[in-house]
This record gives sequence, structure tokens and C-alpha cells, in this order.
Amino acid sequence: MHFIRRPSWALKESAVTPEHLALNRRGFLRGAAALSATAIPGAAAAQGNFLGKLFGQADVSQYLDFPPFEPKPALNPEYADAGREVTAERINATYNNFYEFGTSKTIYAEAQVLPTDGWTVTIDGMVEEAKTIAFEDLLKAVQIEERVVRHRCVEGWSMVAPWIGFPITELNKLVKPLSGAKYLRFESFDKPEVASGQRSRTSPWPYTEGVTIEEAQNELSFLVVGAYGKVLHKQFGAPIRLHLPWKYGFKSIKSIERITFTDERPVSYWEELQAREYGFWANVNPEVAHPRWSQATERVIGEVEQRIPTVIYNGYGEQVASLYAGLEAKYADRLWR
Ligand SMILES: Nc1nc2c(c(=O)[nH]1)N[C@H]1C(S)=C(S)[C@@H](COP(=O)(O)O)O[C@H]1N2
Ligand SMILES: [Mo]
Repeated sequence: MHFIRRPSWALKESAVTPEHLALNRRGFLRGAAALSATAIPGAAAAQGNFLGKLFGQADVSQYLDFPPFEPKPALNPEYADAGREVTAERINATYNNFYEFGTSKTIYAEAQVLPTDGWTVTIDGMVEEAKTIAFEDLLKAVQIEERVVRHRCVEGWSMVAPWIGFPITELNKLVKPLSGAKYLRFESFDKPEVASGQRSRTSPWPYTEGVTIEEAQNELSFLVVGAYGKVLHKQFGAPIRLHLPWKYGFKSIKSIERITFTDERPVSYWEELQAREYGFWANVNPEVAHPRWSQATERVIGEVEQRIPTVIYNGYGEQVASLYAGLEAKYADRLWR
């Protein structure tokens, strides 16, 4: 591992506003309770540094205690090595964004109350065979593998995760999409009775996301059902979440209940809140700054924190660049936010 000296133009940690502080700007959060959660600029970033010092000291083992994923899936040789060290499980699983359970990075304890028994996934819209399928039955119907990939949050931090799951294309044989379908829309749960972050109804719950059919059919578009050899940790978005390693992390929606094939471009949770900052495409690009901070570098979360240059498409251009050929002129920098 080499260390890169921070250039003068690189952003300072304190300059980055966590996603949730952006909500304030459009007046979505109203009232004293909401304000108190957002009134400490830089608090979450400071907490990140502070946590770095705590890693290895706090006993978080009970929040990592998930059963092994069985049968053990084969490692996809194409994605056996992310070119960086895999983030330690206890670090990755205690530094999360999951706003349903609060706006801090340390929601790992709160997220344990998410009920995942009896989970079903509805796949509907422009398909020949719409269905609601028990999560266990879905697992039996698809080819599961393990892959190690990079994850880059729009806030400027990154990790490497060993996910267990299956490419979205595996859904095709289950529901047979119609030729007119142009997008996939994903919807998470809405359970304010268990998810404390959803009790404030000023955000457009449930969390939703969307991609084009072409993006969904890319080999990198992955539905995650396990991590670190285990059944998926609740804080990672159990029992099933999306992972799109070439896009900013907010696209990778957690705890999916519904997947809809549609001919209308979905408007996501974040796009509804702050379209200028969290757009539909959200492809990782170091050259296009977020309106409020640079995306040129990223902080690699780990035992020893490093700041490294961010790479276009998070380094997955070989797989995805062709998806955007010709679109740059049409969408300009909107492809990158
Ligand atoms: N349902 C839901 N999905 C979500 C989020 C969320 O708040 N709710 N946060 C997103 C963001 S901003 C990021 S960076 C990743 C974080 O995934 P991780 O906790 O596995 O690192 O989840 C994404 N998916
Ligand atoms: Mo994120």
C-alpha cells in the first residue's frame, strides 16, 4: 500500500457535507427535532475520524453475528481481487449509510430491529410474469456467486466489500421483461414502526432508486444477499440490496421489497430531495465536482486511513463505459452527479 500526499486542492474532511445535511437546504426537514439532527456541520465527518481510533477497541461482535451463507458460493474469478485490501468486516459493518435508522454512520445497532423473516420481493410492471416471491425461493431460483468490489460514496469515502449475490440479469428468466421496458425502479421498505429514521414523514419514504435497462443488464449490476461469507448483515441492507460499483453509493439501494420494470424514468429518493446534487446517473467521476465538494480523491476507510485519487467509473470503465458512449453530449455533467 502506498500513501499519496494530500495535494493542496484536495478536500478537507470537514468540507464534505454528509448526504443528510443536504436535506436541510430544500427545507425538507422542518421543526426543532429535525433541525437538531442537522445543526452540527461536520459532526458526521468528525465522527468518522473519531471512529477510526475506536476500531479495534469497541466490541461489536454481536453486530457481526450472522449465519454463514450456505451453500458457500464460488468466487467469481473476474472479481476475485478489487486491487485494494478488503475492508475489515468490523469496520465495514459499523460505518454505514442507512437513513431509515438514523443519519449517523453508526446505525449498526439500530438496524438490527429490521424484521427480515418472511421477506418477499415483488417483481412487477412491464414483465410477462409479475410475481411476489419469498426471499428464500428467490435464492433457489438464481445462480449465486461471491465477488469482491469497490464501493465509493458520494461523500468521498470508499471501502472494498466481498459480496455474495447474483447479477440482475438472473431475474430475466423469472419474470420475462417486455421489450418496452426501459428502466428498473427499486423500492425499499417503509416501516416507521421499527425504523426510527422513517418516523419523520418529511422525507419521501420509502427509499427508491432506478437504473436504465441497459445498466441493469450490465454484468456489474449485482443484487447482494450476503457479505463476508455470511447471510447479509442487517446494516448492509438485509435481506437483499443492490450494488452498482461504478456509481456513487446512494444508487445501491438497501432492503429491496419491490423491483418494477417500467418505461418511465424513476425519480429516486435523493433526486426528489436534491436533484442538482444527487441525480439519476451518478457515475463516479473525479473530474466533476459535487456542487459542494471535489470528487477528485477519496478516503479509503480502514485501520489506516488513506486518501487516494478517485478513478472514472470507480475503475470499472472496461465494463460500463460503452453504456454512456454518445450520452455525454446529451446529458453533460448530469451523468456524473
Ligand atoms: N434503503 C437505503 N439504501 C441505501 C441508503 C439508505 O439510506 N437507505 N444509503 C445509500 C448510501 S448513501 C450508501 S453510501 C450505501 C452504503 O452502503 P454500506 O452501508 O453497505 O456501505 O447504501 C445506499 N443505500
Ligand atoms: Mo453514500
